[in-house]
Amino acid sequence: MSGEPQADCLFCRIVAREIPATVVRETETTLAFRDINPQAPTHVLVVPKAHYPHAAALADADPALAGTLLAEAGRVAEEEKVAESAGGAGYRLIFNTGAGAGQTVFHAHVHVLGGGDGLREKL
Ligand code: DGP
Repeated sequence: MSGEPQADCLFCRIVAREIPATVVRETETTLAFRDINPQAPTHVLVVPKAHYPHAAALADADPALAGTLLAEAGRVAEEEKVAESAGGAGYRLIFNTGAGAGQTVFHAHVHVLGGGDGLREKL
């Protein structure tokens, strides 16, 4: 069923605390944790606790939760001090959608990237 945990999903297992992660924020419906292979000084992933294969499917099934995910990404950026309003230089939010675009974990997530030079090398 839509949103149900998947036994073979890495991020469902992180949400269930079956696999350890460095959690930086948590709400009833979302979890934010540090990327295991950071591409910038701040690289945090924000995921819905419910399982959707990518962000577009999440937004289609539960627009309110998609909005919460974005708001949480902003709060992470504030807390990590990469947001301009927190004294940082700004940050990027990235949703890789589909294997051909670089998605490797098929549980919706947004990358929060900030704190480094060269974050605008592409796009
Ligand atoms: P994507 O390529 O957009 O599907 O991003 C998946 C990200 O997940 C990638 O940047 C690396 C990260 N990742 C993969 N395995 C783990 C893990 O076990 N723990 C954590 N914290 N991050 C992981």
